[in-house]
Formats: sequence, structure tokens, C-alpha cells
Amino acid sequence: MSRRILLVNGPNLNLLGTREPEVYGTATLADVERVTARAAALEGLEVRAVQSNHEGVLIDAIHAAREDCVGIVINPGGLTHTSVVLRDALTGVSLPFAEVHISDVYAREEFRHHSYLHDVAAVRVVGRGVEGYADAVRELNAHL
Ligand code: CA2
Repeated sequence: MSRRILLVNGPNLNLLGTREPEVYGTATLADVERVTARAAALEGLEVRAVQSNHEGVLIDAIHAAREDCVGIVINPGGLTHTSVVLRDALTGVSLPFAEVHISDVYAREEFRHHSYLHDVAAVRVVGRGVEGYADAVRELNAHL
């Protein structure tokens, strides 16, 4: 049976490819999901993808991953900088996870420099664009 990872994209990432190309590039969310699935397949992993603008939906998806996933790749969007709830969900399910940011958050506003996940993530990939999701899959798989 193939191992599965959960890909989580948080609030506003459904807008990828439609605005702010100078920050996030021109790839869409569908491209992100394709890049991730391709990298995962090469590692012998399947992907279930979720994107939501609602924190509770993301929390429920993370809880459900306990049943059938071996790890999580997550770009939490702005929740990175605000959400103890998301941190608690990720630590609560005890699955190793990779935190991904498309942009270089450290080259942007100061409020983006702090992550509520940074010390509990198994892997962090920052500022490598959409290909960063593929790097995250490979680096996470090394932890599985
Ligand atoms: O660089 C990243 O991947 C971020 O996680 C993206 C978040 C931002 O709040 C983080 O600081 C860094 C924002 C996602 C919103 O994405 C958009 C894409 C296109 C147009 C508008 C928003």
C-alpha cells in the first residue's frame, strides 16, 4: 500500500497566479498541487491536497490525516504568523511536517519573520518559489 502525505495550503493561496506575481510568481494553486504530486510520486508517496480560507477546515483536515497519512506539507499562508491553533493541531497529531513559504518571508515585512511553527516543523523551505514544495516533499521523506 502506498504511503500518503497531506498537502495543506492556507488562506488566500487559491489566489496564486492571479495577483502579486512579483512576490509569488505566476504558478497557480493547481500548479502547486501538480508539482507536489510529481515530487511525491518520485518518492513513492501519494498526495491528498486541501486548500481552505477557513482555519477550522484546515484543522479538521490535519486531524483526519492521523488516519491515513505519514506526514504533512503545509503552507499556512498568513496563519503562519498568527495561529497557535494551527500549531496545536500539527503538534497534536504528531505527524512530521514541512513548513513551506513561496516567498522569502525574511526579506519582507517584520511581521512575516515570526512563525508559530518554526520550532516544531521537521523541515522548513522558505523563498524557493513553487519548486520549494517539491524540495519539501523530498526533505520530509528523509524524516519518514
Ligand atoms: O510566501 C508564502 O508562501 C506565504 O506563506 C504566503 C502568505 C503570506 O501571508 C506569508 O507571509 C508567506 C500569503 C498567501 C497569499 O497568497 C496570495 C497569492 C496571490 C495573490 C494574493 C495572495
